[in-house]
Amino acid sequence: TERKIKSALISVYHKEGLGPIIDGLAKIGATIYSTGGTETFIRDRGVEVTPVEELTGYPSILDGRVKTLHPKVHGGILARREEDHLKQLAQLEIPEIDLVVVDLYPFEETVANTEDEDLIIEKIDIGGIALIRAAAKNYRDVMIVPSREDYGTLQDILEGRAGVSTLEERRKLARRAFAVSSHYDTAIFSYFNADGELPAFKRSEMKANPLRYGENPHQEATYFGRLKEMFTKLNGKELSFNNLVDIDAAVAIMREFEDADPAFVILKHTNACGVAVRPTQLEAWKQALAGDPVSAFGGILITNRPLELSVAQEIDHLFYEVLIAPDFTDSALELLSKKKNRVLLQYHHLKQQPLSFKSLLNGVIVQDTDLQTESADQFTVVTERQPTGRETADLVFANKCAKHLKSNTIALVRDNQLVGMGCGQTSRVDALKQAITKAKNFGFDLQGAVMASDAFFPFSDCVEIAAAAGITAVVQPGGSIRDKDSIAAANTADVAMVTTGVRHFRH
Ligand code: 93A
Repeated sequence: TERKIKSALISVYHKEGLGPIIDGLAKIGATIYSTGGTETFIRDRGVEVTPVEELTGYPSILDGRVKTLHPKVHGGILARREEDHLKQLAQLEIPEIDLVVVDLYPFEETVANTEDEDLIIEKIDIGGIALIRAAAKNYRDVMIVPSREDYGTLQDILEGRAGVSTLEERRKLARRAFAVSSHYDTAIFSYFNADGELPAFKRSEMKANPLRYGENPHQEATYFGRLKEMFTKLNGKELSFNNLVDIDAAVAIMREFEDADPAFVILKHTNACGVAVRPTQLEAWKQALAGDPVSAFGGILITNRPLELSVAQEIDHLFYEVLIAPDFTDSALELLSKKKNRVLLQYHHLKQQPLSFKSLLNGVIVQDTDLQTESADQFTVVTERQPTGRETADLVFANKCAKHLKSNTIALVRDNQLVGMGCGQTSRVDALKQAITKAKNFGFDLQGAVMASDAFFPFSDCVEIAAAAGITAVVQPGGSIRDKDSIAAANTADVAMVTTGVRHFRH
């Protein structure tokens, strides 16, 4: 399992520190192959070197983009030192390469120093990475030195043992090689994924954070992830399992209103019980709270604008668990921080992973996250009456709310305010009745309000009940074999109905 270095391919970007390696290789009489700049460096040092072009019979082409990507190079690295492979090498006149020394194009440094994408792209090393991977794969016979940082290891082997390495040493270097190549590719990925659009679930980065307990005190729980990329905690106690679940739901619904006027959402057990969009943050807060002031107790609050002092003064009266905002004015933060337990989170972005996971039946289900949102131009009017402009805006709003409420759900909206909702019901009629009851309890007149349903109406009953309560417009996915019944009921009551074609179950 010991191998002596008889030949080496050297291709390094930074030449510092290479001198002693070259001298060491010369001393043990190794044949050296090398690329452009590295070859010049070696020759200038007075050591004999074969240009890689001489080995491949090809010039370096495309401004150096293709230098070492050739079977005469990779064959000599990847061949097992066994009869069959060695015979092929001999037939094709490919020399064995026992050592590969690479220092990659400085991709990260280039990204740090320029925004010129042309320059950055040129620093994506292809050939160097291929050399590293090939030599590391064949570590049983070949030694890889994947970066300048590993010169010391090589020097010890050259000077201490005249170039003889053990299998264990080569395997350790192979591990280093894959650390270098995976780090390098991660840096390239991060550059291309600067907007965070693609998930970057990297196990090494998924830090395990033990929680005090799970959904209930007798359940153990751990959070794996990178919460700090999304939030900075400015105040408050340790986040609990239920906090995390609710914060996730808060992010999902606020994403729908992020670019709107000032918005506030109040959630309990992942369901929104107050939602309002208003010209001022203070009004948005008051109208969100008015939607269900009882449920708001102990709730999760989220807004899309830096939290203002006037709003902080109002919120301060309420008992809440978590308050999330893109920022806090100094005075608002100072006031709210006086209550040490209340969690204040500053969010940096509201992006969601495109994949969602759920454990069930001793396994896991993975699905695309429901990131689809319908705008008014995706509505199909199916009734005689068209919704008015105000109704249409409220239908879009209500449809967004319904999407984030547990099925079966009904959301009732009037003037960009959630005025009633029923959710988590086993029948849609129950959800509607709950929504109407809540709305009335909190003093809303439903005349002119609109209704959204997460899924289609199997019967005409919901539309009939809604119309009787004063609702004048309805949005639903459509697609029931009895759509006609609901549409007829709407026409009878002069209710406008639109369908979206998109169901938004949430379980
Ligand atoms: O442009 S490349 O991706 N194409 C190649 O075929 C190739 N082979 C080695 N870059 C390539 N290299 C890289 O060139 C090495 O990783 C090293 O960073 C650099 C050394 O070039 P020179 O010896 O000409 O200074």
